[in-house]
Amino acid sequence: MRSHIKYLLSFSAILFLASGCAKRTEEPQPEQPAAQAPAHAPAATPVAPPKSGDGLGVVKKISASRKFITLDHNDMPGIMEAMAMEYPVQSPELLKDIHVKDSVSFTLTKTPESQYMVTAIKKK
Ligand SMILES: [Cu+2]
Repeated sequence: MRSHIKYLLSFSAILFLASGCAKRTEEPQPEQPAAQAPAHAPAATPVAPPKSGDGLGVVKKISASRKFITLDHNDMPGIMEAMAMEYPVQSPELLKDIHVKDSVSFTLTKTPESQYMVTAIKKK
């Protein structure tokens, strides 16, 4: 008998916790005292991690400043479909061995401004 009560108690505790969890995901918890978080804590703004991916392409153009490169590249799932497009280059240094018509592998990384930038590139 005692073990039955124990079972019922833990079962209802689980239900209580489960419903609490469900509620938490659906709506904010205004009842949670703000004092729990230190006043100087940064706002909990979820920042998506910088998205990056590798691609293959051909160099179509390099700007005189070497700060931009036009790449005719393959499909990069979740990043960019196949297209010829001009991208900013993280550093002109990256292009020191790269020339127009080169076949290259490269990495595009999304900047905080939501722009894709070439952060790595090498001749294939
Ligand atoms: Cu594009």
